[in-house]
Amino acid sequence: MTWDAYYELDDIYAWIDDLVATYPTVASTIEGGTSHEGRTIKGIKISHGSGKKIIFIESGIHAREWITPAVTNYIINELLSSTDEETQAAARDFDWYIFPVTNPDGYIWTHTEFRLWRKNRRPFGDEVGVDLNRNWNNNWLGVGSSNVTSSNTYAGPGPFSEAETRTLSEYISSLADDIELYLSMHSSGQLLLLPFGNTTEPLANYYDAMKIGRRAMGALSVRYGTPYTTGNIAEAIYLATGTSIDWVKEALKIPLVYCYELRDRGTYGHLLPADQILPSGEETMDSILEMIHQARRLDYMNSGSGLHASLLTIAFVFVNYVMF
Ligand code: 0X9
Ligand code: ZN
Repeated sequence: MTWDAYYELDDIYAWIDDLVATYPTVASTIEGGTSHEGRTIKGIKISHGSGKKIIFIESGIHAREWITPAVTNYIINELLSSTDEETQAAARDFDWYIFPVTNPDGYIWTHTEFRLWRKNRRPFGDEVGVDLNRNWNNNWLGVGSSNVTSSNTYAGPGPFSEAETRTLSEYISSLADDIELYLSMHSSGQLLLLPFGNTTEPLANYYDAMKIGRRAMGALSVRYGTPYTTGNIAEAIYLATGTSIDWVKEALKIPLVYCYELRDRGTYGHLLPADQILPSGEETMDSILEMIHQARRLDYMNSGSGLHASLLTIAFVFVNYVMF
């Protein structure tokens, strides 16, 4: 793996296997589900010991957004091999579940047949493909999604009708109790989006999520000056329903849930030159570290070490008992 080229699915999957062979005590392969054409949604788990809270990264659900698997691979690499202390601490303090390509059939299609393919590859008559980011069971087929099979935002015949979203959502559900932070990687636009996509109302922990998100985007901009805008999906981009982050937030009640829209802001769009992989990876990693830092300040993700938390509780109860 290098950071100056975009890689095909087989290369990414083989690289994951290599990493697991190189770091057998911390890395393992995970299967998030299966695609329509029967491919495994392969990912990597990075864990320095059991009982940690989970950071989950879902990437490449839109086939043509090539920068997202590339940046996600960079994050994996940093977590395993960085010499930076803060990065090492982040790797140690959480269990990371990371899937660089959650739409493997579509990703292959963009490499072999049509570079700008977005959906999965399930046929419907003469048309092909469901927008996997409109197929999740939250406000399914609401605003910003289509019931027309030829549309690029076709929501599918029903919620979770697609193998990819059905299997992946089951996998995510099985971990839900421990997931503290869920990141969905898209491009482009340089945005950090938070739920929900059907309304601009500040629902759930909107204000906390905005504070944490804005500061993380401040950190992102330090290295190369790349500006990001933070907001809920509806206010920052457009109305969209049936997206993964809305379902993860609403159905699983995950505390912090964000969607990145990575570089750029329209110059190249999905055809972002490969020389922007490394800077995109670096600045995104910067922002994730700051996100963790800011989340902890607002009392999220502090149960990173279960033992640490319970010792603190015991100490607190004891002091209370003695003093009062
Ligand atoms: O339309 C989308 O699915 C996303 N934009 S994109 O240009 N990458 O297609 C925005 C939706 C944001 N919501 C989630 N990612 N959950
Ligand atoms: Zn996308």
